[in-house]
Amino acid sequence: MRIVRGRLDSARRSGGLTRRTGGPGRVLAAAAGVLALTCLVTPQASGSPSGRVPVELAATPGALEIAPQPCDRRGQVQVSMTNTGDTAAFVDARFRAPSSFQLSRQAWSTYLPATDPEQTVTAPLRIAATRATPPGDHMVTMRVPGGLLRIPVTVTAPPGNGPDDNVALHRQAFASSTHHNVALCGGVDGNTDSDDWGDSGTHDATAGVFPDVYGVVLDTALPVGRVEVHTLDSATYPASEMGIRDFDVEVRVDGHWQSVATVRGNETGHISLAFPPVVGDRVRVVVLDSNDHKYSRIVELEVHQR
Ligand SMILES: [Ca+2]
Ligand SMILES: [Ca+2]
Repeated sequence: MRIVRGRLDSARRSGGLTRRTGGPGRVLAAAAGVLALTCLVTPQASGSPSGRVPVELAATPGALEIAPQPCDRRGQVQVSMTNTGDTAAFVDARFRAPSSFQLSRQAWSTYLPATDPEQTVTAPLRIAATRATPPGDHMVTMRVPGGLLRIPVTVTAPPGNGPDDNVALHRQAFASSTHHNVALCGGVDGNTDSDDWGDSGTHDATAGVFPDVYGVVLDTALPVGRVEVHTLDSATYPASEMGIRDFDVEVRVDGHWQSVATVRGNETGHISLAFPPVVGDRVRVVVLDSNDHKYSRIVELEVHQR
């Protein structure tokens, strides 16, 4: 857990962490993992005689560490606003990041009721960094008229493409369809634990209809000689009842999909498939049936050179 303090910016800022902005703008002593500040916001609309309302901005967690890859799911933040005054307001927030970042939203407009106890309104913000992002400390900002919350983002070196690396880790996943209850990137997030299925697994959206495809785009064409497929296999949901049963593994070689492994009648959770290496830039699993004949559940897809 990290304790993070935020900084308050405004045109009238004169320096220091807790300077006022002509009103009760102040950085809150941050609770563990939460970044927060209060500021006087000029809302889009409110009944306030002064035209401004006190609002607390917050981000949880208050700092992130991500790799510069599109499917690194550690870049997820809950941003929030709390009206601490006695006049309801509509407030617009805008998000900014370095040009090599990708944000799931650029703006957020919300109604902030004035209630006792105060009511916090939250929204998800997903932050990703492309491979062009240099390692180091970066900043994503949440700006409202009257305040600015800075969310520190540390970008690590990109994951490797060496012979001992999982070259699918955090790379861009793709699928024929993805159920709304799961995340496309859950199958390449590095977590193979079926007990974390709801957060870290993925499956299709076409119940009872096959084939389903799940795959990953590699950074570049690489030798591919081993694939590890983890399908759902927990005490509650054993692979023999819920896992994928019949599937092919294919590598895209010079633009053409080439089958490298075929599995039929599987009832285990972890299937390790080694084969003579082929050089390709994408790898996919084509599922023909699952043991419940409904969904193609994949907890993790790993790709190795050997
Ligand atoms: Ca996973
Ligand atoms: Ca399906």
